[in-house]
Amino acid sequence: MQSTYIFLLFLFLISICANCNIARESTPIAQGLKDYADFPIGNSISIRKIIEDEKYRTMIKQNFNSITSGNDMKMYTIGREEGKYNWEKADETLAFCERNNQRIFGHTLVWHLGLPKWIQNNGKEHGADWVDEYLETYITKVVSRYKGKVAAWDVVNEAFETAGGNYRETFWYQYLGKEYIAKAFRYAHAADPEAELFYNDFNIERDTAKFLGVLKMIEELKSEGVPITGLGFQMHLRMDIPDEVIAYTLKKAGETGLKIHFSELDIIFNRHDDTKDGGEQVYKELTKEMEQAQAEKYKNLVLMYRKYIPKNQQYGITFWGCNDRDTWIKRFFGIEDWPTVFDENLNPKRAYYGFMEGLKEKIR
Ligand code: 9MR
Repeated sequence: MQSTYIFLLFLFLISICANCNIARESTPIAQGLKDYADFPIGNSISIRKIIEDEKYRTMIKQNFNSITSGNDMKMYTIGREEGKYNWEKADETLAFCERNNQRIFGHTLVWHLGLPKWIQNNGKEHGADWVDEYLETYITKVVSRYKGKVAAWDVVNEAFETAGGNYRETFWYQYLGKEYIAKAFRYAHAADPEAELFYNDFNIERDTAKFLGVLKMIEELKSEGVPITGLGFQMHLRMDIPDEVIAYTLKKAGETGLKIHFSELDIIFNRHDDTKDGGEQVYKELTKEMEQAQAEKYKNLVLMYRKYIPKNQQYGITFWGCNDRDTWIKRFFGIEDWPTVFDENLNPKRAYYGFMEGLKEKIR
C-alpha cells in the first residue's frame, strides 16, 4: 500500500518537472527592454561602432528589436557624391538587423541639414525642375532598394521652424514651396506601398503652436490623399518639460489615427537654446537624486505612451544613442550631460529600470 503511494507520488513529481521544462522552453528568457514591451523598442546605431565594439553590439542585440541608423542612411551619406549612391553602410546596417530579427526604421529621406554641396549647387544652377527631379529620383532609388526590408521611413524631417507653427524655409521649400512635403510622401509610397511613412519633428511635445501647425499640415495632407501614415515625436526631452503638457499632446496625437513613434528619445538635465553649442551647464555632476528623478521621468513617459496612444497606433519607442558616452548631446550643445539609460561604461542606469517599470506596470 505504502509502496503504491510512493510510486504515485513519484509519478506526480515527474509530471510537475516535465511541465516545468515545457514552461521554461516556451517562455523566452527576458534579456532586455524589448522583452517587456508589446510594441517595438528601438535605438539609433552607427554600424561602424556595432562592428568595432562588442559590448555595445551585445547590448543593442539584447535590448532592442527596432533599429534606426543614426547617420548612415541620411542623404549626406547615401547621396554625398554626384552620380553615385553610397549604399555600403546602409546595406551593412540592414544585414545586421536581418541577422538579429530587428525591425529597421529608415531615417531620413528629406532633411535640410547636412545637404550635400553638389545638390545645393545644382539647385542654384538648374532651378526647381531639377530639384523636383532629384527629389523623386533619390527617394525612388533609396526606397525601392530597401522595399519590403525597411519597415518605415521618416520621409520628411523637421519641416517646421525650431519654435512656432511656421514652415522652415529649407532648400526644398525655397524651390518647391511646402509642396515638397506632399511630393516626398507620394514618391516614397510609389516606391514601396507597404512601408509606413512618417513625418518627424522635435519639440512638438512641448511647443503647442508648433504641434498645432504640424497637425494642420497633416490634416491638409490627408485631405489631399497624401499617403502619410505616421507621426514621429523625436522626444529630445529635458527634465523640466511638464508631463501634463506631454500628456495633452499625446492625447491629441492619438486622435489623428496615425501610427505614433517616439523616434529619438533622450532626457537631458541642463538647459539649452536648441542651437549648436547653445548649452548651459547648470548641473556639473549626476547625483543619486537626479538619477532617480530621471528614472521617474522615463517611467512616466512610457506610461503616457501606453495610456494615450491606442494600441494599434503604438509604432514603438526609439532611443537616440543609448549611452552617456556616445550621446550627440555633449558634442552638439557643448556640455556634459547624462541623457540616456546606459552610463559611460554601457551599464544600465536607474533610468533603464524606470523605463522598464513603465513597460511592466498596469495601466490605470
Ligand atoms: O545624432 C546625429 C549626429 O550624430 C549628427 O551629427 C547630426 C547631423 O546629421 O544628426 C544627429 O541626429 C539628429 C537626427 O538626425 C534628427 N533629429 C535631431 C538629431 C540630433 O541632432
